[in-house]
Amino acid sequence: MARHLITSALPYINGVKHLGNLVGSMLPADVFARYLRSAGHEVLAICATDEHGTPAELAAAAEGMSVVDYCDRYHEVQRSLGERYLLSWDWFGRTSRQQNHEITNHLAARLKAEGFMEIRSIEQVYSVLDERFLPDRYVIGTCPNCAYERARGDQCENCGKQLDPTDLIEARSAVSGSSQLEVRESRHVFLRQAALADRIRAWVDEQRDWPQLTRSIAYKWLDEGLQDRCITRDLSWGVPVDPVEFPEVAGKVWYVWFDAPIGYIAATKEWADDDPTGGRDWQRWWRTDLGADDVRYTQFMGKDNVPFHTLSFPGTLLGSGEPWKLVDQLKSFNWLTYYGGKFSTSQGRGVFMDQALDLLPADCWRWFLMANAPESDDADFTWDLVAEAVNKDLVATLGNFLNRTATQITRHFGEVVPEGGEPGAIEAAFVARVEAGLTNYCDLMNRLEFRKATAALRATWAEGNVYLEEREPWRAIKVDRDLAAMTLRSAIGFARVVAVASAPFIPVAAGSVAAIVPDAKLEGALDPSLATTILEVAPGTRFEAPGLLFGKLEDEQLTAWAERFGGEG
Ligand code: B3M
Ligand code: ZN
Repeated sequence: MARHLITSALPYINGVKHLGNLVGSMLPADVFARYLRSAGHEVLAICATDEHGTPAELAAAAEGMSVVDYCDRYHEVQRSLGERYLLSWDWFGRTSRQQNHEITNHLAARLKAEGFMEIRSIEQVYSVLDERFLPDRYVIGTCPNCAYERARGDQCENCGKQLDPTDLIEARSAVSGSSQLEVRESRHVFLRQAALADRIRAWVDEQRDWPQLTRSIAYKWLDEGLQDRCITRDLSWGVPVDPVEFPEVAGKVWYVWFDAPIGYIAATKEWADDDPTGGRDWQRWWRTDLGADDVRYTQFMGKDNVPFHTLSFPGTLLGSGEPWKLVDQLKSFNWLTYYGGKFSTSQGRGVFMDQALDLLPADCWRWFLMANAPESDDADFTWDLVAEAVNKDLVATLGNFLNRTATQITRHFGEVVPEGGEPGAIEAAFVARVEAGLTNYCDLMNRLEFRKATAALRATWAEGNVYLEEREPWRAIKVDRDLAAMTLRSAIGFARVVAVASAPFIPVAAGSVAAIVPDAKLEGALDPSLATTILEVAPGTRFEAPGLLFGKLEDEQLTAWAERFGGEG
């Protein structure tokens, strides 16, 4: 069995993330990690805060804090929010930690030794009014590729092209708006991506099972020709370049997009370093010469991050000349929009991770977001869709089945699993339908098709209600107590199976359902054949009703939320 390494794009440190950020990387990564663990695989799930670059510096300044204090605070904010959303990372690291400094400088030295680093003098944008060099994304202007007027100096949001600030037409400072910009000369390290292009392409050609969205983005940039990239910056906040290896640029820092993906590796080392027994081996996950050859590595990210993960980061690793583990499967997401527009941190538009938990429990958000994940296309957040996910799926389908089952059992049999009766043809057919449903569900999960997987799971939940309607235990109890007992016992068996299958999406509810009649052998056993355990619940064991798992959302509630969050369009 393969071991699974899972990384989620590293959220920028600056502020609380919105639900679009959550569903575009961290949440699906967690759902997949939980799914694989439920199926008995060894999994290492890694995430971290991406702390360098000017966004952090400016956000810190805006809050009147030092950048170090700011990052300390927001790392903790994001870590604890992740915990509240039940994101089951094995480690949530920080790109500002020593491990990342070390590995970033190690890889830089390797790239230099392999001949892929070059010192060049470049002209750089200096803002006279701001009294500083402006990093790429803080120079805005018109995109030379598509003429979009608010293109940033690192990448055009409109056409996706990676840019250098001096490419922009009519450039101005995003810090002050000043167009009093000067171009000053400064020495920098360039990564010779053009010289790496053939190797990167050969590797991309081998990635036959990448999804279409990922492949098309990678080839688009390969076909345009990879440019050499300036990967140092005139900033004080970042990973300092090693002055011995690169004396010409001593005092500068590595570009945030150079060190951030290396943060996946470094965070794994943080995880290993954190174990006082020394029992964790990070290289076993990252070095194919040191045991990582049987690792299957899956990355999750928004589509704007794809060029960095299909081209730049693999280029760094391939160019090092060392046997690093490269990504196998790369799942990228389109945008979640808010009533047709963008979620906007600056305009406070949309719902943010902290606010959302004041409205509904994590399970509801996890289910709603994954059921509406922007997979094949952008997806639009509306409160009606939230209501549908909660009221139809969780309350009327899953919740209703569990309530009916629990009510009948406690009313007629007390707090024990009902005894008596033998399963018949109806049960055999029920088990077969559930098995078919789980087969479909597992296939889709293995293929990372989350939206379709939620549909398959929802259809499987519905089988529980179909079964109850077929057997009508509330009617049977009056004429054939054994039949009612057997039906309700099978219903418990089904609830247990459903709990295992649903846990990746709704871990809290699944946990309470699984606790009704615990069975250790179901742990780590997610597989379609689990359906056969529906008929294996031991009669006479203690049964504890799970209580109300999901509350129905009322219209007034939704209207109030729509007003509060600007959901009118
Ligand atoms: N922080 C961008 C983002 O949050 C960036 C991802 C880094 S992944 C190494 O969209
Ligand atoms: Zn453009």
